[in-house]
Amino acid sequence: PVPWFPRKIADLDSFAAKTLSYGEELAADHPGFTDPVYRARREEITRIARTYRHGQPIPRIEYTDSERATWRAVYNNLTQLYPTHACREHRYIFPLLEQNCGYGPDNIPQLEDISRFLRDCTGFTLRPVTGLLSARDFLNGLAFRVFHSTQYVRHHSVPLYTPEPDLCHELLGHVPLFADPDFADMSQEFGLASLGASDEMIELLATVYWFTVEFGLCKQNGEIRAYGAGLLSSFGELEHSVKAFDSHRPFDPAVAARTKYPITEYQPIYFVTDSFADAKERIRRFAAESSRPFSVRYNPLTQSVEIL
Ligand code: H2B
Ligand code: FE
Repeated sequence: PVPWFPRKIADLDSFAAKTLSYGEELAADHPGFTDPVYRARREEITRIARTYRHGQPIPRIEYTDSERATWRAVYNNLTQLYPTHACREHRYIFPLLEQNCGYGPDNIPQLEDISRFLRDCTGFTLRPVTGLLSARDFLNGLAFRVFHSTQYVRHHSVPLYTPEPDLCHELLGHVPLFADPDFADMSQEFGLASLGASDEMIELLATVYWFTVEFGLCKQNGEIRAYGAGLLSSFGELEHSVKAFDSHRPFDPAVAARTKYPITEYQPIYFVTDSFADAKERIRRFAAESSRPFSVRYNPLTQSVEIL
């Protein structure tokens, strides 16, 4: 039997009820776990995501001084490294986010402004989410060019570390690349391949996603640069990854899909791609070998999926 999957963009509304709340997997080492003020604030912010419905503007959040200080620390650290470590697409788009979406050390940008900007660039939009989604739900969203984004800020005690996605990771790591057409297409390819896929296939796709969208490197003008959001939002690993030559492998989805990876340490292996257009083709061919008994096509006019 084919697992249920969303057919139209509004079907993504059903994911909110299935989100894992924070701490469930990471409770023990979560820096904010024993801080009641932080937990209450998380509750306040995640209420927005729980009640959000497709088509609504994403509610704005007035961030606190503490949250803004954390953002500033992360922002100032990472932006120093981008000129020498980030891929061309990230470097091209970042100033546009400063001009159009309020990116800057002293302001935490709002998801609604970013979502509108991305829609104009590539048709991608953001949806607020309370915390981790299952790999299946998260990937399914990408089929509709929807990226689920958290809206809370990591705990202030360790500004350069977070065990889970937070706003700094989403906005500095993920968002810039979704404004690039080839990267947007590559991301949607994961999504389309995940619709109604077997659990085994979801596992393989999630692993390839990890080695590309989260920890991918690329070769540009003879230099290794980062495009993975996990790298672009981590001061330490961003520097480490591009010069860890012994850990670099040419990107091949079939190899990446079967490579084990740690979650809270630096990656022992990084896959290097030539271009997003090439990576997209490879992912498409990899996905086509799966045994799904149907194929799908996205209709951007109706924002729905057609079954072929
Ligand atoms: N959920 C959320 N909220 N953000 C993510 O970045 C995310 C997720 N990543 N669920 C997914 C899982 C990813 O690790 C893969 C597809 O499993
Ligand atoms: Fe991420």
